[in-house]
Amino acid sequence: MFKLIIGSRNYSSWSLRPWLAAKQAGLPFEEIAIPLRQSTTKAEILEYSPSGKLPCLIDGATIVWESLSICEYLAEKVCKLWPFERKARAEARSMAGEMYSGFAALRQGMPLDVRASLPFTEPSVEVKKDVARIVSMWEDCRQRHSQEGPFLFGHFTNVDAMYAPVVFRFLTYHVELPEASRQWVETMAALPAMQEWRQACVAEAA
Ligand SMILES: N[C@@H](CCC(=O)N[C@@H](CS)C(=O)NCC(=O)O)C(=O)O
Repeated sequence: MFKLIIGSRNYSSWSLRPWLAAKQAGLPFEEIAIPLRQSTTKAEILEYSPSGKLPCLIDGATIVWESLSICEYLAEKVCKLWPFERKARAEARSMAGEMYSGFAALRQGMPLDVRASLPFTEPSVEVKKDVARIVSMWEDCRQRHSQEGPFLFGHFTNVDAMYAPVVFRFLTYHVELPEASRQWVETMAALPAMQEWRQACVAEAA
């Protein structure tokens, strides 16, 4: 069984992604949570993760850091974590990469705070642009893959995992969405694993 080391659930969007992918793939793992923003945080993380950042996966002698690399590693164990068809898989990887490397305004303007409810009255132009781009991709996915299942590419894949923190962000900041995106957000929020994560956020001290 591998170990997944994660940060405080309420704030660690990067941790949620591979954690959710592993849960949805049905892969058993041992979870170690390190509270962020403490004087001991960095030293504790460095006991596991060579980059000094979380998440980090340890599978015997194999150490994998960086959330997207961990999602890729999980997909090597369970191939259903990417779409089966090559074109869809390429698009899914592009969307995952865009989330991984982009949307800085959204990350800064709408920081993850799962247990909070903070209706957003005046998003900046940059945040609005990020929201619009994300929603346009979700709408396109749902339009093309709704016959195959309720997730972005039909069945649950790493793309759903990569955008899972955006689900929590949109709920925290009460972002209004078009119908297909709203349905996908509802599907994601209703997943037992997402509910487990949310409940753990509420129970978390910091
Ligand atoms: N690009 C990294 C980002 C990881 C990251 O920034 N993790 C934060 C928690 S969400 C962290 O470890 N912060 C602790 C620190 O910087 O001391 C990934 O995708 O895994």
